[in-house]
Amino acid sequence: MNDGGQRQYGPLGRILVIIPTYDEAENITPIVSRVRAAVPHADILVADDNSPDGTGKIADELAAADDQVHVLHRRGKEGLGAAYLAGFRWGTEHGYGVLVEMDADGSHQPEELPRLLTALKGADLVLGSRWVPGGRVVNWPRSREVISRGGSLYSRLALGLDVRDVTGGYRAFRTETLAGLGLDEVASQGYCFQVDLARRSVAAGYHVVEVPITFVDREIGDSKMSRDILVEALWRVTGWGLTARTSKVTEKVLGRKPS
Ligand SMILES: Nc1nc2c(ncn2[C@@H]2O[C@H](COP(=O)(O)OP(=O)(O)OP(=O)(O)O)[C@@H](O)[C@H]2O)c(=O)[nH]1
Ligand SMILES: [Mg+2]
Repeated sequence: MNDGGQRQYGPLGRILVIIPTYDEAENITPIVSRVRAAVPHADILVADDNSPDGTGKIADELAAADDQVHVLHRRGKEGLGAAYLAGFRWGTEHGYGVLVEMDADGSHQPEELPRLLTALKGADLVLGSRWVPGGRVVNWPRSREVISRGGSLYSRLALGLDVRDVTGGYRAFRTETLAGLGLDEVASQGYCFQVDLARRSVAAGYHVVEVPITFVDREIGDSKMSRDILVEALWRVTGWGLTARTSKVTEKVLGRKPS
């Protein structure tokens, strides 16, 4: 992780919390009201993939009653990564200085967001982290913890990243940080979207800070975690790791970066 050196950071600017949703009808109202209560000056963007259970319609009702709540309706289920990219674009176009990623299911507690935002005052990107001292998971089945810890460890080793929780999805970006990540080339959809953004941030030399969080397993609604998402993460991370290594070896042999 880059230590940020003596860099001076500007003020954070307006904050947008992006919440991607697919079939979160029972979760969307509580999470929106918790965010509004925890960080009253932040706006919210619900990025809904035309959820069959009507989440988008509920979000519209919340937006109609509160001008700090917005909804981005997307055509259909295209994955978490695509929903976030669309949300980042929307937030950038609307002039927000900070873009926050947060799940709808209550796993990422809005009450912890002020701590992430405080850390962002001296960083380019803040990761809510389950795997640093003080971080923890509540009610997670052992199998999920093993997959998550294993995924983070594998990604760290394959990509040489000094980040403990590489797959976590509770994050706060300065909008200008995102602008430097080459988001147009990001094709990752599921979990590896988070790994992809973390590795791009480190490669760009950004100051990345991990803040401990308490991750609470979802109580209501169905998980969108699937075998396909895990397989995608495994092959993409392995591919990135091999490419990075090959280019390092080529650099050594040629004495310069491969063209
Ligand atoms: N817009 C959109 N949101 C999605 C999609 N897939 C998942 N999400 C949302 O992304 C967030 C994370 O998904 P989850 O299903 O909670 O994934 P998870 O946290 O790994 O798994 P569980 O907590 O076990 O359910 C939730 O808010 C989902 O509704 C998608 O294809 N499109
Ligand atoms: Mg979840």
